[in-house]
Amino acid sequence: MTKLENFTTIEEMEAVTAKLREQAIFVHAETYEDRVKKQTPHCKFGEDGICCKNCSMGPCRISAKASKGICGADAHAIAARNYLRTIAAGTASHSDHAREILHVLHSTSRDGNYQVRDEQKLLRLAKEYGVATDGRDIYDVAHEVADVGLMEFGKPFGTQRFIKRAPAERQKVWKEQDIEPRAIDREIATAMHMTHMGNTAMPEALIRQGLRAGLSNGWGGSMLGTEITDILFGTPTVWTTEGNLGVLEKDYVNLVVHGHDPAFSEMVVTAAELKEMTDYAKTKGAKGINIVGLCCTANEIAMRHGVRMAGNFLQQENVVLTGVVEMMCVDVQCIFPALPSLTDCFHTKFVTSSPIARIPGSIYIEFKPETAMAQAKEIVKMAVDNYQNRDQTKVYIPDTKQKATVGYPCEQIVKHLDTITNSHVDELGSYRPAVDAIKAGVLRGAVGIVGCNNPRVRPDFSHLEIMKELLKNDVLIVATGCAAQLATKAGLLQKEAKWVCGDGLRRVCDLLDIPPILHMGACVDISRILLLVSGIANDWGVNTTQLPIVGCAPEWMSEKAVSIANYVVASGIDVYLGIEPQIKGSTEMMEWVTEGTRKIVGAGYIINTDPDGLVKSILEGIEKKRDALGI
Ligand code: SF4
Ligand code: MSK
Repeated sequence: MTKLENFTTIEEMEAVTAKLREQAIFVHAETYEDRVKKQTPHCKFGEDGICCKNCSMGPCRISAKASKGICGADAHAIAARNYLRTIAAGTASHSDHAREILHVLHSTSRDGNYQVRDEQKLLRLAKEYGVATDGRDIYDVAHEVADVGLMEFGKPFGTQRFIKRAPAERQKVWKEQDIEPRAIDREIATAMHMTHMGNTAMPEALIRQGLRAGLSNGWGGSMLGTEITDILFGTPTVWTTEGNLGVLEKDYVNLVVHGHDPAFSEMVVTAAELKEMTDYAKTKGAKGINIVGLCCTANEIAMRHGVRMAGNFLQQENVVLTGVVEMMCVDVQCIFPALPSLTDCFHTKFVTSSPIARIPGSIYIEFKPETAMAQAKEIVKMAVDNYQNRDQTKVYIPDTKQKATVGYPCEQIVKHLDTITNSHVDELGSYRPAVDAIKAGVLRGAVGIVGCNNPRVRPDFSHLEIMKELLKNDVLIVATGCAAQLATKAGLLQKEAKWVCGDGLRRVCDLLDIPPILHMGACVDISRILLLVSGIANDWGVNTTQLPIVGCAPEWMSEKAVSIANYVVASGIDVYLGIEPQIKGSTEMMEWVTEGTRKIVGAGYIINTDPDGLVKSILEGIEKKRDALGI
């Protein structure tokens, strides 16, 4: 009955990568593995966070011979300032993505390039914002909601509107601790100001601003990004799709969309699916157009269109190395600047589309809401025209792919829970059946596994080991970002993955007809997890800090991940990290992130670079919370 042979192991994934490395050697291309070798060992000062270049008296670095920088900043001040700058950059990235999406909402019209697809969600948000809706055209409402949302970035007074969605206890903690997030841009600017030469040197103050800036992302920028994307392109629903390199097709025009901003990828997908484009591809000798996603863009379009997913972050070069990609087009974030020199070794066209991510060697088509559809068609046509240039001597498509069931935003989870009891107590439903399952011990708890993959460790290995162990121990997983992509590649997003679960979790999967890992979206959608955990805490009548629910980023790499970790911790949820944050050179900072934040917000980091050790500590942490609740 256990069909483990139907899942893809890390060794099988690595064998494919090794084969593609041969392809790289054949075409004289460099890949990230080559660059990792040249960068190893990494700079110890950078790794420990004790190098400062915040003014031109430096750079200064802390060593046995120099315990202070020229201005007198010590290791703790330097590490803390670097850490806060990382959070500011991560907050800026997610939030600026949200700002772009709000501008798209502002540009919507009935006959324009972008329309409102989820009117109910728009009306709910309008109500929350106090925007009048009675008798108004839906597009007038959309534009006013966009105006109000955009004010969240720069309003001179007040705090983020969405913090009212958090449990009352959390709101109280944030108020008492004076870390309620104000305007998003203000939190980013304050972080940069505090870390300018000659300002804050006290780790505690920098840690507190890190939590606040993180909160402005989680309960501000990211939540806006998710909410407005749903309004524009539809709240995700359940789709069955496929993932891994085997989704590339020999006889089709392969077009890869990569990045994060659905305003771009949605249009390219829509254009690629037009009959006129398919017909055009046929005139060029292809059977059609095969559009696939990469990284978080893959998550966005898989859960709204069922578009297949080529892979996660470290797969971006592998995709090109197959030799069958006519075009890779990108928007923002997590895009290797190495891609143009790699695509140059093939016929692949590499198209950038955003002024935020300009990359030398790319074809730049600046994407604008007013011309979006025409530009998307131009991009698709360019990919089709390139089909005839494919060099058959450089083609290798691995046959690995897995089925995946994706698309579980909170609304879908509640809908599934409603199928077992009539828990639908209000408009948005209830998590009570999930609470009951956790109380009864059928489920021991839940873990949000999120984040990137990272060559600092064996890529994808920690993700997979941790996921399998948690499932075996009846811990439900929700996943986003590249972690969700790994689960896809392994086959753990299919309902059959219940066969790797313990009896309790398997029963839940059968009852609800769900896979044991629920795909909740892109990295910006970790805001959905905040709402999920808040909903569970409210329905249970306990605080988020008491729940046997934690977050885990086994292989995180980006600045966004550090911002996320801060808003998750500030929301009362412990975060288990498999990669050390770059603050090791300061004992005070290590103490602050693991223990100090517990005194402020009741949660903190647990860091362990050994996957076995990390999953063991997650399970222990869950059981400790259960004991404290008396369940
Ligand atoms: Fe050196 Fe201080 Fe300038 Fe940093 S701010 S570079 S520690 S002098
Ligand atoms: S894409 S931030 S590598 S999850 Fe969101 Fe993946 Fe991490 Fe980028």
